[in-house]
Amino acid sequence: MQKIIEKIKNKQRLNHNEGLKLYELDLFTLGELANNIRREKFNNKAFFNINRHINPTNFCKDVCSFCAFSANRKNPNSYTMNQDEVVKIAQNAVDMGANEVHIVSAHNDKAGYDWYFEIFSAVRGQFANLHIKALTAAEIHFLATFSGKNYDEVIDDMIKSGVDSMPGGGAEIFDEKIRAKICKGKVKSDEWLEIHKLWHKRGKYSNATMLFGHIEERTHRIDHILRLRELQDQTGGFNAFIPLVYQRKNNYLKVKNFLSSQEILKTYCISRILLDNIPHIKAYWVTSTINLALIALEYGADDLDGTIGRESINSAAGAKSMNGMELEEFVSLIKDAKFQPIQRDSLYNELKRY
Ligand code: V47
Repeated sequence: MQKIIEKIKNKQRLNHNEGLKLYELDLFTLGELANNIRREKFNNKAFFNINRHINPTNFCKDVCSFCAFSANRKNPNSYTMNQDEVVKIAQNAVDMGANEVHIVSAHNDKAGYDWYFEIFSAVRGQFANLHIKALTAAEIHFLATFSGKNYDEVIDDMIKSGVDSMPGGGAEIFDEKIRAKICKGKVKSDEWLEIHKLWHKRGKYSNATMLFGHIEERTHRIDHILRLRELQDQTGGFNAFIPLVYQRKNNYLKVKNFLSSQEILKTYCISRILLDNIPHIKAYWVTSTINLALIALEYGADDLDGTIGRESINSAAGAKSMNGMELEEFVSLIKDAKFQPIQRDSLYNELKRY
């Protein structure tokens, strides 16, 4: 273990086995190693943005066993918004000071291909400067399969309709054996990575998530993180890595043991240590809880996502995030945790220091 610690201190890259071994370290030693890297990069800054999550439809042709958002067997209340409804929400967000909308939908084969892009065009038409972060690689794969277009053609349509960056959703866990159990039929791991690669080739940025704390093992998390590191070496297009803690309610996945806070914090630390080429580690307060997200700022994370306005995907599965977070409360919680709140834009340009 001492050799691995020395390698970290000397900024040498760790391999799979070394990354896995880090879980055996006690939390405080691991935390100090990750915190040193985080402080060297960002000192005591804690980034967030004023954003609004919009989920225009929950009707989904796929059934992921961890998902409580999609309207299918367990959730008969399906909805599909029209452009005006989405523009109205975006207007409300802009009025509240948001500079980003994060638009993610289910895989709706009834709404049709054009419905997705007409929504982006409508938002772009009204708000020239609002950053549109939209379409996960899972949605892009669905739209390509559904329409017969290839990924590049779908990306052309994204750019034409005003999408600025891609969110990191749909990555789940890259190991295909685990994927077969939790999201069979959805985008495969190689396809997820290929789509992000094509997007980065256009000079665009995206994020990457990892859903953990369900039926995966530690080794699968390390594999996931290292596959992202490999792609990032080629493209440099990922802004942030976001470990998403599995939420347990209203879904089909039978999980016996839920993660301890210690295991969650260790995963943030290991992400920070292994991902020497992805700038930001996001503690998405929605899935970690705000309390643990604030602690995670001392365990490798430097970003908390944002105020989000309204959240449907994880709140459907039990997260306390339905109504987002008030800006004043967010800022004061970050200050109380002794970090400096930095309001950023979607590409991490600093907008305001509190
Ligand atoms: O892809 C679904 C996850 C993701 C559950 O890019 C669940 O900045 C936990 O990707 N428990 C969507 N997670 C959210 C997402 C995201 C969030 C914040 C910021 C960004 C970004 C991206 O939510 C899905 C899936 O992996 N999810 N169900 C659940 N039960």
